[in-house]
Amino acid sequence: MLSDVNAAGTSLDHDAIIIGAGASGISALVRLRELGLRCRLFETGDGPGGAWHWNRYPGARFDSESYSYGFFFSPELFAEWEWKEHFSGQPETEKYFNYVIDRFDLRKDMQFSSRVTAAHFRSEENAWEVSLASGERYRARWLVAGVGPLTLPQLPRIEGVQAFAGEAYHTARWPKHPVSFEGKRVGVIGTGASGVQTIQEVAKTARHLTVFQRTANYCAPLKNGPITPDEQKQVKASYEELKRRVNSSRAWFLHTPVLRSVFDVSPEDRERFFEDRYNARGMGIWQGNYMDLVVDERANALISDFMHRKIRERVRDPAIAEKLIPWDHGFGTRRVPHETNYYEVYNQPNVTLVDLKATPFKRITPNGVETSDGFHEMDMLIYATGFDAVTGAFEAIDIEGVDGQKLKDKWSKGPVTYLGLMVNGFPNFFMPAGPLSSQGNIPRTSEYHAEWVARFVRYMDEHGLVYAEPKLEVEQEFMEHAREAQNRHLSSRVDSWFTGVNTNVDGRTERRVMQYRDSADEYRRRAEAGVASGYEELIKR
Ligand code: NA7
Repeated sequence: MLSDVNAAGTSLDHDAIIIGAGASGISALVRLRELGLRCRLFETGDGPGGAWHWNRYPGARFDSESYSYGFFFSPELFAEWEWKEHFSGQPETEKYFNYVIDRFDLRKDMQFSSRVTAAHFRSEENAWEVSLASGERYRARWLVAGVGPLTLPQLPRIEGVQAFAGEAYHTARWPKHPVSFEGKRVGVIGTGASGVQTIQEVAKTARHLTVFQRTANYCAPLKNGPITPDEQKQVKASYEELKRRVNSSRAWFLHTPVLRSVFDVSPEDRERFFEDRYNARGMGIWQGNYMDLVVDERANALISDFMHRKIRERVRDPAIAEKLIPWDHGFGTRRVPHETNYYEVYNQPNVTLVDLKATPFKRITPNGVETSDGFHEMDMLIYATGFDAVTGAFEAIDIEGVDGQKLKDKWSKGPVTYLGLMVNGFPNFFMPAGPLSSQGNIPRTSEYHAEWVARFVRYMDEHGLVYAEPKLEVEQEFMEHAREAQNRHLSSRVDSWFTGVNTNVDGRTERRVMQYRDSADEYRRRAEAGVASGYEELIKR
């Protein structure tokens, strides 16, 4: 048990306040409670799950293997919970989150339907004052913002977007009540990971589905399926092995790049390997492919060409296939949506693809969508138009550090962090899975962060310290490293949420350093070097 961190005589309400009941917030709560800290977690939604609470659109599911995504902090939990599918759907995942918080009696420290609006550092107390939308205020030594990188939904900037009189939904604000597409003319705007999953489902029952695509993405088969009793046994027996595999992979997934150049193998072997990865379960075609595919244009052209051929094989009408081929970027340089019969949807008579590059939006009217070449009458519109990604959820809170500095101002040209976890000028503040932290499988990254933070808080307590922030030069050095790593990757030359470009958010036309692109190994090496030095990279008192 930690000694009472409030022994200094302050009257703080809690030792730690955590924002967000997604994977990262829950991991932080578990670890900080283990230290004996008095914690309070605030969550906007009325239940746990974060992304899996809000993204309840039809077809929403993991594309990391379920057993690599769930929490690893408890072998007992891993042994008890039976995932039904290799890639769990949203309803089962939401149940899992509820099971976890009940199983570990976390609910008593969680406050739902409680949106945090502001967090101000009070230097006189070395503490954070956190305000909720309700007007309640609480103070705590430590603040952990597990607000997630894909949290704040964005509507498209199209004239009349509020004018539509039919049913309208954003994928990330899908209602809890059932939504039927039967007999309806449905329009889906957006073909990112959420759009692709939605489209596959809506196409099954809609009278007519019109897909509005601005940028085509490379989509690859998910190969989901039920976990058989035999597989279940194997999964249960492989807890340590799974942990070892994800922790030794490049981005905390079960898949990791092959440490060979695609040019080291014969064209026949290369083709066989691509084919094998394409037909295998999960994201191996992207995350488990030759290491140079995402950094070398010539190598990337080979896998991009393979994917082009796959799209042409699967889509009957060659003109539609050409529209579905991403000609403006290479494979794996944007998020790869994983799909089940996505391309085959375009062979159905009830589905139309509108290429917005050729025929852009003009406006939305009460009864449909007008593009440059005509009017599409609609009963329902679905916005799968993504998020103000990576920084949006942080900037939606008025976060103020020392000397009245706002986080939003510090990040006006893009996020600036140390390890994606801490920020100079914002003491005692942690961001599990924050901007520029180790990218990939978020529960794994944030579980590592939760452990890191807990170890650090224990260290602070043991040394009687109450204030910590990264040194400015250390933060600058980390940013240089992150920039250099991002620039090595072809994705740095492409507009997407990976590079912070968003046409629906003001001032976001320039690419930024948004994600940590070096390996999880390199990331941990850096994070652990700090620990080993007695946290020399931090200002502490
Ligand atoms: P994404 O990946 O950001 O996709 C958003 C989609 O919406 C994408 O196809 C966009 O086209 C499209 N979009 C956005 N704004 C517009 C406008 N104004 N007009 C037309 N089309 C538009 O969000 P998702 O929710 O699919 O996925 C986010 C992540 O969540 C995903 O990567 C997973 O990790 C989970 P664009 O590509 O910008 O041309």
